[in-house]
Amino acid sequence: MTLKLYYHPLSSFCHKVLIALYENNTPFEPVMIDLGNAASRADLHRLWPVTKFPVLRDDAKDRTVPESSIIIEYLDLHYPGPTKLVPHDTDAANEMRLKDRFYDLHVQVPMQKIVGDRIRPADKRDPFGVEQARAALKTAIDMAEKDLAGRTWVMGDAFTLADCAAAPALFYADLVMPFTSTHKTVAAYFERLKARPSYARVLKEAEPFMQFFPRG
Ligand SMILES: N[C@@H](CCC(=O)N[C@@H](CS)C(=O)NCC(=O)O)C(=O)O
Repeated sequence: MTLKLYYHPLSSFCHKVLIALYENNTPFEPVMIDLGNAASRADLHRLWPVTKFPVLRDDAKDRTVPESSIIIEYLDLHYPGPTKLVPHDTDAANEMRLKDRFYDLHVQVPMQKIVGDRIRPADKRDPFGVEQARAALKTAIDMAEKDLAGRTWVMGDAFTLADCAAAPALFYADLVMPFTSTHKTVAAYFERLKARPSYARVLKEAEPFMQFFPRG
């Protein structure tokens, strides 16, 4: 198989890429990384010394592609399918990239801060940083509530890379700071995401691992 995805089934950024792969039924070999296992960690480190997943390896083109958004752009370019994840129109693509950055940087990053703090040693916790992350996450969800009004997907009628970013960002955001009773528009969009077959499949596959998520 030409494509290999180095990933972990609980990782939100990996979910983002899995959605893109499943949207277009793109064949790939999943390679699960266990960062607690030295050999597995070394496999990822060899490919991308930053040692963060997901990383896509394309043997046919001899390309190693890290970073979830870049991976999805790469798939859209080299392995296109029925769902066009990056709009053809360059202006729409520019707007879509802003929304992708929004869900990564302003939803995922504060969410990761809150979750990451839960698995730190007790004497290394950062309550002030977590408080700041909660405020940032609240601002982002408020913004999404306005932005998603009247839209089926982040960009309107078409499902794009930005929805791949939004789905896991909102899933984990809801676990750390539930929004479904306060933000009805985001909640309805999140329901549509969960009903989308590509994301439903990602969630189903993650289920057995969810017991390891630090619920606080
Ligand atoms: N900007 C990166 C972020 C990747 C990232 O933060 N991955 C997390 C998992 S969701 C990770 O590898 N964490 C392991 C670690 O930091 O040790 C992307 O978009 O792919």
